[in-house]
Amino acid sequence: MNKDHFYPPFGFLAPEPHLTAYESSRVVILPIPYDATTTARAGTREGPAAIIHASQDLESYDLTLGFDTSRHGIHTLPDLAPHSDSPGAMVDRIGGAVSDLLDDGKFVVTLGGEHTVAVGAVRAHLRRYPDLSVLAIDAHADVRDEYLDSRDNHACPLRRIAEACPVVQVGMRSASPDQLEFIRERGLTFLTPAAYRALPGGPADVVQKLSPNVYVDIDLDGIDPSQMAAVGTPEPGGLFWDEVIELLTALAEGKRIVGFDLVELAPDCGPPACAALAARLAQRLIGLALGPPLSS
Ligand SMILES: [Mn+2]
Repeated sequence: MNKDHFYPPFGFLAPEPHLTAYESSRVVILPIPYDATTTARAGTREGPAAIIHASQDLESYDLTLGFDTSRHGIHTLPDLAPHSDSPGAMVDRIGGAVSDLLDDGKFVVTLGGEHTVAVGAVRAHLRRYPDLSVLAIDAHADVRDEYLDSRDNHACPLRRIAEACPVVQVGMRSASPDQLEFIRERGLTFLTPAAYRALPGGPADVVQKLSPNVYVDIDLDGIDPSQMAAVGTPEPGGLFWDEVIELLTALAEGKRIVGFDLVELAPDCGPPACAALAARLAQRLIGLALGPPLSS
C-alpha cells in the first residue's frame, strides 16, 4: 500500500500522522455535539464535525502568523457522548473530561454544540487557573438565571460563568431588562458592537480588564450574520471577522490564553463558508495562544 496515495487520517487541520499522537500533541480538540436545550432552530450537534471537516481543506500554515499551526501536534478526540439525564449532568461530564486533559498538560479546544458546553470547560480551566477570567463573544447577554426550568439552558451560560469568575463580553445586541439589571448590579462589562467600537483605547481597553490567564468563549452568533449565518439565533449588527481577530490578537499580546471554545455553529442554517470561518478562527486562536511551534 502506498501511503502517499491517501489523505492523512481525519482530524483538525489534517496534520501529518506523526503530529497527531495524543502523548506528543500540545493541542487536543474536544468535539461536543451537544444540542439539548436550544429553543429556536436546532442543529448545533452538527457543529463540531462541520468545523473539523472544513479544516481538512485549510492550509495548516497560518499565513498571518507565519507558521504551521499543526506542528504543535493536534490530537482530535472522538465526540464526547451526551449525558441524557440533564444539562447539568452534561456540564459536569464536560468539566471532568476537560480537567483530565488539562491534567495531561494539553491545550484544550472545545467545539460545541450549544453554548451550555462552555460552562463545563470554563469550570475545568478555573480549577487549574484560580485567577481565570473569561473573554466572551456573543450576540446575547445569556445571563438568565434559569430558562425553561433549567439553570443550564443555553440562555444561561454567561450567568453560570459570571458566578464563577470575572467575565467581559463583547458583541451583545440582545438582552432582556432583567438581564441588563443583573449586568449593572454586578458591574460587569458587556459591550454592544457600537460600545466596543467607541472604546477610546480600542481592544486594549477590553484586555486590561482581564486577569493574566484568560479563557476565550466564542458563541459564533457574536459575529455578524453576513459572515456567520449558520447559527440558530442570528442577530444583525454583529462583529466582523477582522474586528474579532484584532481583539484576539490584542488579547494574546497582553495576556495568556489558556483555552477556548467555539460554540453554536449550526451548519445547516447557513452556507459552508461558516464552518470554514469557524475552523480558521480555531486555528488562529491556537496560534495566538501558543505562538510558533518549536519545531517549525
Ligand atoms: Mn448567543
